[in-house]
Amino acid sequence: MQENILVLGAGGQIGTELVETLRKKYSSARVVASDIKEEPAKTLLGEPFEVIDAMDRDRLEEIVAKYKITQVYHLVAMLSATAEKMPRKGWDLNMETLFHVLEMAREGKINKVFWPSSIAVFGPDTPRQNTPQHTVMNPTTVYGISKLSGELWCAYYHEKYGVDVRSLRYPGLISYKTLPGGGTTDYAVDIFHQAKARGQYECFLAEDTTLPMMYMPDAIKATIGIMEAPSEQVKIRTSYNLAALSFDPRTLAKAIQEHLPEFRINYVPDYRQAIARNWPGSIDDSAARTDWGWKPAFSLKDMVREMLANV
Ligand code: AKB
Repeated sequence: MQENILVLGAGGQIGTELVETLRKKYSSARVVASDIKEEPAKTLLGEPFEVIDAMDRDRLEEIVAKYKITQVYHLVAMLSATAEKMPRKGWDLNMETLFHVLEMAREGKINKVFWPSSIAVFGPDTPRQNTPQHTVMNPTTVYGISKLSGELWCAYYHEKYGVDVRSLRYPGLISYKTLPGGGTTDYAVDIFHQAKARGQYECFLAEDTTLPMMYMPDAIKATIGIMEAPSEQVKIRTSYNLAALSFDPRTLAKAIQEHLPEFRINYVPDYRQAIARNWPGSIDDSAARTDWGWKPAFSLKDMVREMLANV
């Protein structure tokens, strides 16, 4: 069957690289990029491009019908740090847009859905090291609550209505093509830009705050990997743990200093420290490895070398 793909929130950090990869894999005409704003996403991504506010179900239906869309990658979200500042708006955006897509799949208007979850689904009661797939969750942020609720709704739509929805719990994602927006793990991208531009960085997390992270090409590989896996291999329909790297700001700064010996970092933790403190330090992703063959490729050294060469 010929797939026609719609990427919602395509102008964001994951979307820009996902659209590029999907267009290389399928033909460009079959991958429709969309974002709430026309620019800069349209210039960055090219055609086909449509402006979609994912809160607007009618507009979504119109574009799905126009391009005979079969798969939707739903990448619209308010991330952890921003959602703490506007909790109700964050909840509404994260949940309402998911329901639109799940309902369209239930009604048979699309066949397959990708929806991103996050390490934010875990909380202070969760084991911090090698966090298991199935464990105590109890998230404390609005973003984490919305992601955990979303995971449960995905599993519900799968069980009850046979909706083919697939999901990954992304760690912090590191990329040079587009900046992240409003997350707690954003420091791990900002640091490269500041290291190159100014030779120094003021970090909003404490030096020993270890968090799970991943270089974007691995995240894109995992995303397309789970979407292309045979349905019976996708055994977990809440969301899969996914891991590659784990480091703290001090370790990342040292890795950057190997290339830029003059680079200096200082630490001024802000409200995001309280969010990070409740998240895992490392993740057990053995279920993803066993069920559909996930394996990351990039080490910390590889990632740092590529980031410094490209930011
Ligand atoms: C954030 O920091 O909010 C995100 C995430 C871990 O989901 N990068």
